[in-house]
Amino acid sequence: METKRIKFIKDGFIKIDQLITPEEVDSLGMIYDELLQDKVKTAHLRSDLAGADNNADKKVERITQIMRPSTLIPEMLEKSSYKKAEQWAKDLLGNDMELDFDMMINKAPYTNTPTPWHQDAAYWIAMPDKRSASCWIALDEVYEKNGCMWFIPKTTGIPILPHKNLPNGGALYCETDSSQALSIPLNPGGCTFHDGFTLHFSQGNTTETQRRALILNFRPKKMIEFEREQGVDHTGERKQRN
Ligand SMILES: O=C(O)CCC(=O)C(=O)O
Repeated sequence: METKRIKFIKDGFIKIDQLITPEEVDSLGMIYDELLQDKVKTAHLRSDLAGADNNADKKVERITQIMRPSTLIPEMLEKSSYKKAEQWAKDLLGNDMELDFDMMINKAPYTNTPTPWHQDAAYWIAMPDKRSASCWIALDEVYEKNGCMWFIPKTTGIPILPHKNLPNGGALYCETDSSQALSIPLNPGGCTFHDGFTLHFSQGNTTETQRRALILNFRPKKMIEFEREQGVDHTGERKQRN
């Protein structure tokens, strides 16, 4: 554990070969598929990180993001994945770490759309306490060709680089030198943890199956309160902040 903590602080990410059992992968997978298919129930939490397709006849989602799935299926919060990931977050960054939000990101078969290089902190409001850990749990085997995560090990405390939006409400992205980037393949049930300032990316899915990831984000309890006071609840709905 201590080795992982030191590595997380130094590189900005770590890999855990098996966070959860195959049984839990199956049970989360069933919930995941149900939500992916239910476009009505998830409409207010759902978007395509590739950007909306202007062609109304062509409604294939390429990178489906569903924010806060546990607000629709509260039993998710009781799963051992949530409990184990929270314990890891506490071990990595301190006992005041709590779940801020969960999200699903799926890359549909043959959609070949990368998630561009970015830092998660670019999505968030500025917070006095910048500790955060995102646990990216693979529900399928992930590798370069279906969109496993890539990270650039951080050498010093890097600031937030300038980010732009992909057109039509798509993901944020930034320019970076990715020559030192490492890909992290995982078996189902494996995960990575990354810090909010760590640069990351994934290639498009060029395979015939889905690439399902469940992501749990942890930050200090006081910072979650700070966000909520400012109307930030990660539901994806735009709120007037000032
Ligand atoms: O799943 C992906 O392709 C990207 C995930 C991501 O950017 C994140 O978890 O912060």
